[in-house]
Amino acid sequence: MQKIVTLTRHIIEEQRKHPTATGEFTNLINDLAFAIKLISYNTNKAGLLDVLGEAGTTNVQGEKVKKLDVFAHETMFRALDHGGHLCVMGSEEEEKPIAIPSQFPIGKYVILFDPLDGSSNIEANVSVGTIFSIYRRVTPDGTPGTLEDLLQPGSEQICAGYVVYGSSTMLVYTTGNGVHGFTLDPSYGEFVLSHPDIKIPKKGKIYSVNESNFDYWDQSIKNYVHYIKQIDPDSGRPMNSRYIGSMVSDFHRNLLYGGIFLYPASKRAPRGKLRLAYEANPMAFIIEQAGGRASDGHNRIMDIVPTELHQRTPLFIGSEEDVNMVEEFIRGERP
Ligand code: AHM
Ligand code: MG
Repeated sequence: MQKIVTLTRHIIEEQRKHPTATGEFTNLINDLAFAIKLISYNTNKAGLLDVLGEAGTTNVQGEKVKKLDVFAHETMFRALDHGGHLCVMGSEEEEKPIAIPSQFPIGKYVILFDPLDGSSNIEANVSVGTIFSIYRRVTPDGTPGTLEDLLQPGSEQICAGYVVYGSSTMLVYTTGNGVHGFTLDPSYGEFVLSHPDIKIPKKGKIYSVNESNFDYWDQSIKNYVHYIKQIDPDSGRPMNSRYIGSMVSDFHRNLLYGGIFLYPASKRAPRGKLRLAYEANPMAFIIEQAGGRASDGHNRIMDIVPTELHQRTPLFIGSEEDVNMVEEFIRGERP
């Protein structure tokens, strides 16, 4: 019989390499996987369940919230609040740190998540995703976690991952030992290892950017995007444009095929659009583990020390040589 590696087995085998592991982390991931299966199930039959449409509220970023965002947020919270593994949570859908309810034990880990990224696409049946990021707490054990636990630089992450709710549901994660992808087998409800040790090509063919922002960009970004569209077969140009508008899906495709995803700062969004803690850091951990790079144009994303929970950042992420090149444009080393 062929060996089937489930997510649980993979995590257990990874944890065995750490002599001090207690199994607590494995249990945390199992709780998370349960939440993800529920979100996947409901995303797949969203239209049938009549959960589509505006929930009638706006999130902390001032954007309209779809009902499925609320469902995904609550599902994550409810699956993770009682296990005793976490001391605090942060969600893109919640302005403040989320405390562990007082009736439950307090643990040593911290989680941040974007429960349903790209949800403006959901009514058109376009893939959306969930992104998560796990840290060890920095405040004393046994006490409720605080904002300090949530404001750690990405380099302190011990686990990061995302889920794409696409033609199949895939979970991709890293604990700092490579990047591994699992596909949800809907017949028996298990995540099965389908993409072990994913590596991104050093140089890609694809660029992903919302080009409608062109006139709002700095000249250096305009120059870069103009350059990669010029015809020069020797240097692999023009690059090929692919933009879904769901970061998880754009990122996932580029991770497998090679390329760059960029969301620069602009006159419209002076600090960029994407959030450091919920989107940039987890994807940065994954891309570095896959051999790529993530930058804000000047600095490594994971070196940024956050000062606000919902802080935004410009983001350039993908194949190493492609990220290097856009940085050269930004530094003015290329005309
Ligand atoms: P969201 O978290 O509110 O869904 O917003 C993030 C999404 C990303 O998935 C995507 O990359 C980006 O917003 C698209 O933005 P734009 O519509 O400006 O191109
Ligand atoms: Mg998002």
